[in-house]
Amino acid sequence: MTEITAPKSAITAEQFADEIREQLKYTQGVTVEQAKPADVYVAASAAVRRHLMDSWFKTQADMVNGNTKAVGYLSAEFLMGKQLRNALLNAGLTEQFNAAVKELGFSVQDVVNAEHEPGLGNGGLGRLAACFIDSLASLGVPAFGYGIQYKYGIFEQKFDENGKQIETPDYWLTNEEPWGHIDYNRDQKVSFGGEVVEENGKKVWKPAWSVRAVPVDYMVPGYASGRVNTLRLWTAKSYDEFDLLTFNKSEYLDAVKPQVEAENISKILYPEDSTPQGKALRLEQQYFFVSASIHDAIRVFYPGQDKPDLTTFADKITFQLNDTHPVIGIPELMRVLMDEYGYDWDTAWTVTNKTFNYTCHTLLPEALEVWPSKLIGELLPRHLEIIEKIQDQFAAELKTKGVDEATIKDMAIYTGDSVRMAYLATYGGSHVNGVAELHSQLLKDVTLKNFSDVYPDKFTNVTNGVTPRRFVKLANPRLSDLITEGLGTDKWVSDLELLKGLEPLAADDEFVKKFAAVKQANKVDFANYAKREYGFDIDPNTMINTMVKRLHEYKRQALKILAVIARYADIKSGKISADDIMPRTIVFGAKAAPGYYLAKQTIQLINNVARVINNDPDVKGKLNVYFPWNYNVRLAQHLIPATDLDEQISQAGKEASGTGNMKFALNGAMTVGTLDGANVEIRERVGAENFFLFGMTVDEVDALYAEGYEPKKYYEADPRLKAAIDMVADGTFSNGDKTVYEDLVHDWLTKDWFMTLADFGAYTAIQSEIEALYAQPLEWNRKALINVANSGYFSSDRSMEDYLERIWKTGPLAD
Ligand code: GPW
Repeated sequence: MTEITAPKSAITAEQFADEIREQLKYTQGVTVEQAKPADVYVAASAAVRRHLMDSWFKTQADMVNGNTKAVGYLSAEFLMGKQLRNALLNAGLTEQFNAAVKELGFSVQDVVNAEHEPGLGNGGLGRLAACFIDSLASLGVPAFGYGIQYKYGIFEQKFDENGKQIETPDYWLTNEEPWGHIDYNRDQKVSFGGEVVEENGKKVWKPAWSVRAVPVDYMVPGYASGRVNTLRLWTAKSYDEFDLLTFNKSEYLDAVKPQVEAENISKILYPEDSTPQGKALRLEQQYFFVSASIHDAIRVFYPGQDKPDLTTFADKITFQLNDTHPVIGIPELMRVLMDEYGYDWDTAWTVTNKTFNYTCHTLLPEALEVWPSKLIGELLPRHLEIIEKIQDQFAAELKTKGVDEATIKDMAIYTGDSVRMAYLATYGGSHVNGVAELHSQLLKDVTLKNFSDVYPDKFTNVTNGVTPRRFVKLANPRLSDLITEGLGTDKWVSDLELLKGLEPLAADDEFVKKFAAVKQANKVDFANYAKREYGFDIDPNTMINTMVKRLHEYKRQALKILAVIARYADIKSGKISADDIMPRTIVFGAKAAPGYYLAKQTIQLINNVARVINNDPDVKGKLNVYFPWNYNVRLAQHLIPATDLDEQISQAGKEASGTGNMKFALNGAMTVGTLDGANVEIRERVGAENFFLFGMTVDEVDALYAEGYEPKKYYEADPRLKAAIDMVADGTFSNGDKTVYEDLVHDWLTKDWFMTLADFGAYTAIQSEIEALYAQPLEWNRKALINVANSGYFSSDRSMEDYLERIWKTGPLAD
């Protein structure tokens, strides 16, 4: 007997169809006959939302009236992915929806396809935030996600006829968006600029301009918890809609200028991943959402109180700083407590310090935000004063702890010229965590070493995780059914460690064959999807070998493409016969920051390698490269379940964690990877014999830097590497034009900061191991199944439990 615990609403498909009809008629004003799939999508979404409403109200009431501390997850990015299917799953309405849509005469696929995914994030950091709020709701923990409702999310990526990346704006709000509810009556005023004056011995900030922060609320339904939390994304509006005086002078454009300027704040998501730009507008965005969120939390938790006792604030809510982007919240809460509510410095500091915690997501020094003091002073003069005072207090504290002058200087939050946000966050909050064991260790040993020496107790680790609802249950229904069959229960969806129960089945050939059949069917599905969406002809009988993530030098897409080229060169030169190779389809997905030159060159190269190889009859059916443009959550949900081999090949010590690696392992892909980020823990859990490890370790990387790395030596020493690079240089992939990849090749041979060339030998060597195993499908699938069975740890539910226990010290609401 299989135990089914998935939520199921009591309403029937007929009733749900009626609700859709009603919604179409009375709210949208279209008849069923007139309706397009997009109308049905909006109507069905509104209907699901209505079903969640009572749980939403109850969760909010219990949160405010109860005594469970809430979590405020402050994040500049929430990469949510499509909402409808997820909401249906959690509301227990999936079957009713499928039947109702058919009854109304529509295709389920068409209706679901009408949703445009909100791309309000760049990559891993934003998607992690989305997984975390899903898990908090599923655990029944009261929580707010606080962020920005960007009008334009991450750009839409296209490729031009030369294979270059083109960025076009993501018009995600041009059609009706049924999930976000704009709440004009719970707005907040956010001010900027001006000066600080003294009045009666008190500092008073006289800002120069203000914008209206209006919340747009998204429901975050938990899976089988009966709880619905809130994602509150702020949108910027102007207070002066337009200036009538100017308008009457017929200077129309000038008349709307203040409005345009105010609304600019939430207009666009900065598309840089891990490399902040330091633009004034970006700081405005950060302050905008953080200030609005802090005031919102006071409004929510002290309803109707003019003189709330904010010494209890940290008992009501704990704010998690998702990287440094919201760190201006620390001086902001200080300012609010002192200037708006009259608390003294020490009281304000105690509350602020208890309220905030900081998650660091990087090891790249250039990713740590540093703001010029001048900019902060111009935009937020009072905050700069507070930061200076924090610095004074900090330096004095360090001195009493016996820290020497030079180290105190090294640790400065405020250097005079600039403000180091990671240091402010570390000192200003209670805890600092990294996002994988190795990363947290390196934070303590390297990036934040001085801080860890002085404040060892602040530092902890919480390894990232991913939500099994979206990335297994929704993305991979076939595997989900097989898991449920194997375990005899579907409880794993909310208790992913139960996957461990699949391990004995890896010895059962019949079960392994079923598992292999699931993968094969997913590959066929993906091939069809790729044909429909991209026009690709993918052969589902080849190994699907995937590398999807942002394009960044440290992630080393270059290593992968060079290995592909080397293989191609081997075949072309007759060194190996095409008949002897394991047929592979290599799939890349990656966006590059628009200003990141080498990343964009790499994209162009991959596209042109694909063009040349896919059109070469000598390798036809043996080696194919595809680069579906605009990698996003939707594409991830199709591609991950169809992948045989996943690439996690960053230089050791550079990827903080990775979360794609977890999604692939959970969906039964094997991983080829370095000892970096969460790869280390994945390998530990699934077993070294079930993971393709290669490449230098952190210590070896450091030693090579110390010794003086010369990439040219590796080029000279390895004829296959040399052949591959020479092919790029000689115009094989640029119609004979040697200038196209000149800069890329020059960088590889003279700098190669992330040691792609040094790891090339190890990377290509492991390929024969990979292919030998793939030639034995039963053994490959056995290992892939063992990966699934041992990846339950990488649920974001577990990450949330760790945060609750180690950092937030709170838990679920009582029923
Ligand atoms: F640089 N990450 C990201 F740390 O996606 F801020 N964007 C970013 O701007 C940063 C980190 C930042 C990623 C990490 O690169 C990845 O290793 C990690 O898995 C992910 O954040 C979630 O923690």
